[in-house]
Amino acid sequence: MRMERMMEKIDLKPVQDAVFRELGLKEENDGACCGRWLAGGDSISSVSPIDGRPLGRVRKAGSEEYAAVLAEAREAFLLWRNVPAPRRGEMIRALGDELRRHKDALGTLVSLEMGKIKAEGDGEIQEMIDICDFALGLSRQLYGKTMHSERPGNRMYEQWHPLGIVGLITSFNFPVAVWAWNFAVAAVAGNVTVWKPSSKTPLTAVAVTKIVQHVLAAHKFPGAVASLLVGSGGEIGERLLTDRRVPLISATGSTRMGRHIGCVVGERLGRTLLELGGNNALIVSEHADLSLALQATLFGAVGTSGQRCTSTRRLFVHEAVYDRFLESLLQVYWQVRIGNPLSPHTLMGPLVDAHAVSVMQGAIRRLQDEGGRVLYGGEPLLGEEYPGGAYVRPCLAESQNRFQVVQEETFAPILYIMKFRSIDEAIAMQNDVPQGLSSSLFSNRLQETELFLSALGSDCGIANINTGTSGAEIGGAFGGEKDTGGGRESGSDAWKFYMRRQTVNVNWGTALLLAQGIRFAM
Ligand code: UN1
Repeated sequence: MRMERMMEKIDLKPVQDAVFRELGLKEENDGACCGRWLAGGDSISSVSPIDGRPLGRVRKAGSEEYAAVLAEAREAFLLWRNVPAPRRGEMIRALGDELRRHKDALGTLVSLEMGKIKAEGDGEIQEMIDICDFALGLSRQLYGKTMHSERPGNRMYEQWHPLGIVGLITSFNFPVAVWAWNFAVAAVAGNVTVWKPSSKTPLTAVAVTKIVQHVLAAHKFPGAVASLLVGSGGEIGERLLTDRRVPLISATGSTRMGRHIGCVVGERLGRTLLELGGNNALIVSEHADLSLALQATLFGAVGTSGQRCTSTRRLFVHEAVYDRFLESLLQVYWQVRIGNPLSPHTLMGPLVDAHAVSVMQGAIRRLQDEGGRVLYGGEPLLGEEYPGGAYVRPCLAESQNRFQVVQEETFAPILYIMKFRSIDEAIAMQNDVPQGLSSSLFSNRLQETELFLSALGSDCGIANINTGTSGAEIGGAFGGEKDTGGGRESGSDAWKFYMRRQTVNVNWGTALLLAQGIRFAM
């Protein structure tokens, strides 16, 4: 008997009712907020992928709400930029405390609305809490450098100022954490944000906006420091992209979407911070601890049902350990418990919706057409145990790196497996895709691990040794190269992207001395 047959039936209604009550959600919710909530027009129905039933509705912002929110955001910025950064940090600390209080309910709501398992839903809220702690510290560390001037009597230094209104476009797979690691850093830096969440997960966005509104009000700060615009990409998203009052657009999503955003915002010479597709590889050397590599592969490929931008999509295994590793992998895949993400026994919940299932099926067909071979799974799971049409069995497939489908990111649990003979060959294959987000090598051999981390090694924004491709901590700068978009957000010095750098010269001497020793006098 497969383990997935042990799936528990959980009555979602009482769980949903308790979460809605705690988070102040109703059957019908306003989707625009700038301190006050604005009614908006037609609503989006948010459907749970757990059973395909509607959870509630959110009214979409139209052009009137857009105009009101942007005007208030501008006003809020004029005030917020003048609040000392450590005081802005206090507000973020209070936000972190509120998130701690509601962690369980929010984690459950994330599971209900997008389908990731409860442990990962809670993990997502933990990432929000962690970035609040980080941003609180950061609020006292927005350091600028002091330079030694070539001119006597000249003080030269740089300082950092806020940009203004930051537009946040986020995706369904981390429906609230992406907002948090942008908002917390942008806000302590003195910016205000306007958030357009994914239309697949509007309820989590409304719930989190209610929390941040409560915190802002308690501190007597304007609610438009953290505005919300639920709406369609074609309408609200496009308006944000072309709006000159929005100097920075930070967007998470597909490479296709990012290319469009880059062009439109680039046209007006605005700034973009892009977190786009990944096509992350995990390399298992013959010098690897295979048990570690196995655990990391499973979490990377099956975790979040393969719907992280950091998910492990390609697996390169050295020929000497290939058969052994594959056999163990098949065994653990066989035991993956698929089902209701709220059950503590479940390892893999549904995909976000039935459309994602058909995209996955299409990718598997293309793989087979190109000559790939499915070793395990890939099929949709049907029947009354799997209501709603979004459950699949994760797929293992023998592939070639050059296959077109392997070169693309399919947001689903498909793991393409390939054999290699030398570490140079593995690194070359891992880099030979358009994307460059995350990468890992499992090896206990120094020469290999250092090669992987050298300039000759991984070309990705994240390079890991003996730990998997997904599950990055917020303390590091997060993002990737090439088609992944080049953006960096969350930790390290990613805050600099949310600020404008100003180089300052103060002449405290009595003469006007020119740089480069130029004499320019009558
Ligand atoms: C994403 O999938 O969009 O590294 C972000 C991770 C998470 C972030 C994923 N901390 O897997």
